[in-house]
Amino acid sequence: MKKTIALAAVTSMLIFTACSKSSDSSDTTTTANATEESADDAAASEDATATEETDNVASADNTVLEITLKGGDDMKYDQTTLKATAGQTIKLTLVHSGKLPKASMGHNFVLLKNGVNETDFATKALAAKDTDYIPASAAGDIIAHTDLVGGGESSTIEFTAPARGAYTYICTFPGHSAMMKGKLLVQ
Ligand SMILES: [Cu+2]
Repeated sequence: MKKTIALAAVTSMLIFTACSKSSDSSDTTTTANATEESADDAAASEDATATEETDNVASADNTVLEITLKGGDDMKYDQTTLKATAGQTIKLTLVHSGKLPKASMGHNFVLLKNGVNETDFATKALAAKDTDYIPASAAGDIIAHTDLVGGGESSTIEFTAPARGAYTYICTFPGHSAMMKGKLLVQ
């Protein structure tokens, strides 16, 4: 029993020493947590809950969501469901994990606005070979898109997650959208 108390005392001393020696962010976090706990003890649970909710919202808005989506020579995306929070910055990298060139097995990621018919859009894209199958006439249908990439290449884009909902993404290389499509679920 005495040993335990002694150990606890030593530990406290160590923590105290560490805190007083440096003022980096991890120590600040520790202090903040301790304060929240004492608030809980003082039966100020409502206030504590409110604080936590505010913190969650703030962190969701500030966090950049990094997504790596792969497409291979098998004409498939490795993920057909992606998730994000409305308003969040999404940094998406499309990686062509295959070996075939862009001309025969090109891939892109095109995120469509709600209500856009993906088949109609893909048909317009067919005629847009000169612009890597991104049809200028339907630019208003697109939330974001990557470049068209071939085997071993990648393309990174940043965009803001749209309002809550389910959004379709496709590859607009001719014949690919039937196989290469998925949903971005925004909450
Ligand atoms: Cu493709």
